[in-house]
Amino acid sequence: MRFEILTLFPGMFHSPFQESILAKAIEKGLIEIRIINIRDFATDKHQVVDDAPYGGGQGMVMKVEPISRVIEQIKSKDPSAWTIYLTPEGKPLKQERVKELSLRSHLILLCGRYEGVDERVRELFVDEEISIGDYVLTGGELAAMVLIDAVSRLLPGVLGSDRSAMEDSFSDSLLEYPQYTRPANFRGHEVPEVLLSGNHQAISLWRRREALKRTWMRRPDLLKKAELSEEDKKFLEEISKQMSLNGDNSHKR
Ligand code: 6GU
Repeated sequence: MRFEILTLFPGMFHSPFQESILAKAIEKGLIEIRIINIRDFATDKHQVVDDAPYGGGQGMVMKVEPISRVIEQIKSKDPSAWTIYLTPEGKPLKQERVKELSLRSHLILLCGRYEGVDERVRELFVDEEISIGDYVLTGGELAAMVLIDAVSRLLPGVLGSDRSAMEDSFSDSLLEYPQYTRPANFRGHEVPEVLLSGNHQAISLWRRREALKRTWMRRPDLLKKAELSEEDKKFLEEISKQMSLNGDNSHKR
């Protein structure tokens, strides 16, 4: 998978891809990341990349010409490259879309800054607009990193072979069960006994139920999409009854 990042702040990308899993993925040639400074594609003497908005108003708008040059250059070599504009106005990113994007071979990630890009960039050069959530960042750079991270970990060979991405939260629409490691007792807080029992069937059942409970309490919206067995549904009904008996409506734990 090839990622090309179009940004006015290339320095922001210097370290995130030099650590841990993504660094190894680059080393193995599983992903390739090119950081492109849009300013390098401004042809005027002062390399201007932004300008005041027509009609007046606050802030600056990213100019169409430099961006058009970069994208056209990339696309002339690979017409299959898919261009994503990172903006809070985009469609909120979900794991489902991450999976679909991981099937592509070449993504162009355009990072918005200031008041965004000239509308003609969106009309002519952008295939898709993505947001990473309902809050506002100073620019699309961090969102591009999030997208690259989420997509990369789904590519074959990026996570260790013992570690399937398919087992994670959201791939089956449930949150993860609690994890523990040594010591068995920390300041009187003990690891659940079942995990020390060696009874794998009992451990699996406990984990499934903890995942269901946690999802029910924190993200009940996810349960609508989850694949639930009859046993799962019965267990959730039990929790729901218990909680209403206790008058417990805390969705914190
Ligand atoms: Cl993609 N960009 C900015 N500036 N803010 C965001 C975002 C993107 N996604 C959520 N907030």
